[in-house]
Amino acid sequence: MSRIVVLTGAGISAESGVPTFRDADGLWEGHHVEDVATPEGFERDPATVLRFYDERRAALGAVRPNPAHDALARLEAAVGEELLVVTQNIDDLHERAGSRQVLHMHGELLKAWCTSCDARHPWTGTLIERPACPSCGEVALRPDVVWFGEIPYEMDRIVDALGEAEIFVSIGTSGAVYPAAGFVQHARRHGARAIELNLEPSEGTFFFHEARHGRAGELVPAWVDELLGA
Ligand code: BV8
Ligand code: ZN
Repeated sequence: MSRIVVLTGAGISAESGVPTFRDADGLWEGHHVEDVATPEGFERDPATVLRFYDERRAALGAVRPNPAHDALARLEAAVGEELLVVTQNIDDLHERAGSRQVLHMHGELLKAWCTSCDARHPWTGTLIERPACPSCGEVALRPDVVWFGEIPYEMDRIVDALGEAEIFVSIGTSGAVYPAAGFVQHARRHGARAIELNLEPSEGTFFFHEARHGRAGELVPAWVDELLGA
């Protein structure tokens, strides 16, 4: 029973040094979204797309969870299954901070997906050299991430959790990408209290009962302390 559903976006990893998508030096800098985060872009120029994700996968080694990730892990340690973290991020910082109930609705950088046999493999190396799938041997591996136009993972579980939630908290997301940007409305329709913790008002800020603006590294630990009555 997910009493508390937390949605995270690129902003929660910003203080760990992972670039966000829409800031000035954002991830899409130098790339058009349609070239590196769509199936058509991959079809057109697989090498550019594979290199884009290889670079991001390699960069994960140099970043660490920040106090916002740590606070969510602390909250899970306190309330267990009552907390569900749904993340739009494809990094593994929530897991490295100790969170265990994390749904990666847009996939994971550290996994490769075989489009021939549908197997998913933990992947820390590169894909640019088009390695064979460890299961079927076909040269059909791609990053296990959800591109624009593709269906996000775990939508049934997420919609169920949003329907049960008493509290919905959105952290570090611009509210620009659907269906994640619509979760606040779904949660509110089912009676949840909606809180936004973000550097600045998101595109959906008016859907929230409460919005706190500032850095996640400060706002999230403070909110968790409040919730746990510290
Ligand atoms: C789908 C993985 C159907 C890859 C990503 C027209 C209108 C409406 C919708 C659409 C439309 N045309 C197409 C669509 C659908 C489309 C969409 O929404 N397009 C947008 C651009 C309009 N969506 C899709 O295609 C999705 N699929 O709809 O399928 C469907 C729907 C429902 C059910 C079944 C089927 C798939 C979208 C997934 C794309 N993949 N990522 C990768 O990572 O490379 S999206 C990617 O961009 C991220 O995952 C994330 O979702 C998004 C970026 O958003 P944020 O995470 O919010 O990051 P951003 O930089 O934008 O914002 C950061 C925020 O943090 C800012 O607000 C900033 O102020 C704040 N911040 C910064 N620093 C800090 C901070 N906050 C706190 N502390 C800090 N230190
Ligand atoms: Zn395979």
